[in-house]
Amino acid sequence: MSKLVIKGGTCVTAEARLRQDVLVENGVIVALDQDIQIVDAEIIDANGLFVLPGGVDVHVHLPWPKGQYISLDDINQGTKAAAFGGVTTIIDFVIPDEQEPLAAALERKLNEAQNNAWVDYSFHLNIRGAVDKKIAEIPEMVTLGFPSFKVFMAYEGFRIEDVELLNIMQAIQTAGGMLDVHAENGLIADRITAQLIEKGRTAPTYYAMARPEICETEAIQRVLAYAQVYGTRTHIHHVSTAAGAELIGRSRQKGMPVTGETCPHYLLLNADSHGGDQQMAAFMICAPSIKGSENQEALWHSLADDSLSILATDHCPYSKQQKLENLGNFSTIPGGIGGVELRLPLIFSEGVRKGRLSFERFVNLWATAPAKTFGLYPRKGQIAIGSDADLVLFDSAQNWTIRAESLHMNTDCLPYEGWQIIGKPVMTILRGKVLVGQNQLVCDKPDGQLIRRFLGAQ
Ligand code: DUC
Ligand code: ZN
Ligand code: ZN
Repeated sequence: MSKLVIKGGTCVTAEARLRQDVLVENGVIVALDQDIQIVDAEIIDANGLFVLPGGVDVHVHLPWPKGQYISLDDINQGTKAAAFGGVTTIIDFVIPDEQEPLAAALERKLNEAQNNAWVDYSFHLNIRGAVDKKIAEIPEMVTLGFPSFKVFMAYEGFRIEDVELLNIMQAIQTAGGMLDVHAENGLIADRITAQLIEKGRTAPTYYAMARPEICETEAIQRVLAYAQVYGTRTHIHHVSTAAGAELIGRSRQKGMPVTGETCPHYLLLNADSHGGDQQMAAFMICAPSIKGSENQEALWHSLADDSLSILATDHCPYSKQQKLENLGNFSTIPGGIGGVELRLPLIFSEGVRKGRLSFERFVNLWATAPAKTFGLYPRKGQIAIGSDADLVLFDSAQNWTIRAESLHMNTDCLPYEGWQIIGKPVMTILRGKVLVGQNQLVCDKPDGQLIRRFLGAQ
């Protein structure tokens, strides 16, 4: 039996922070106490460090296959970067071809991931194209442990009709699953984009104008209205507006089974962060667009007051070359930003240290709430007896500078390049095994497991 004690650290959970040792046997936490003494155990010295639950990132693209550019992290590279960022479970997406059954696309993705992921993983299943056929597969997918279904309200080729959305919601509700949504009004976005291009307003700095706030808020309002028809559990990905977060918060207050997430780039950047620099504007292109600065503080508040309950990344890295190849036309620049490795240090440094979030609230947003919402809890997302020993040791005093070249995400164009950060994950433990330590990958081969997810009663 393998035994491990993490000694002398301060454990931070969603509820409290406490000096205690963690005893792990065969990958599972079996005791939490002040001073655990076990003769035959491996000891990890965590004095002076915080011990957090390993991160759960419910929104990563490994990769995102839309358009002429494919994002650059595959399941191997993306989960490696996740491990360096203290993330121990990710949820990626199965994106079937339009006519392809969900089961076939899932099989493809499962084959890709087997023996190839450094952290534990699961998938949301995208529904598009031949929607009726895919709806028929929903009950089986839920039974197999894939209960979340993603739809896009924007993007030609991905966007579904409202009648299809309602049919999907009804089927999901009957099957005991949940819907997750890219909530942007694609008609508005495509129309404004076409008009800007026609007028010659093609530079990357115009991108924000092409996806104004109404694009997101209209879509969120609509999907929240539809969610009431069948009472479908609904999760809104990557909320970028204060108004969108408020709509979600109000629905939650009324007791609707609705959750919302935002991502570091919407908190840390605003539509003017490029300062007129076209290259930086290209690096910042993502959908939903990054909005005006008045949204930033409001989004922090939404995380603090539980209007938004999840912090994810929408990890989707591209290279400088991909981003800059068509610099003269924003509509052809691939949308996405790398983030899976930076969620913890960025949000600790800018959020916890600056008093916008308590450390406990951060842990909830980082691991506990995402695990609960997506059917990973209590196995994942907490430091508790019986849970997987997925842990990250965090040095809250380490001062460092973000340089894409010293990180592990496959990108050379982070909008945070050169930022001074305080706080760094220094060790990542997956099911009781050290995965990353002293800035090195310690495991010799990928050992991430598929986690089948089952949603609790509503
Ligand atoms: N938004 C992005 O910016 N990239 C990937 C997918 C998405 O919804
Ligand atoms: Zn999206
Ligand atoms: Zn996404």
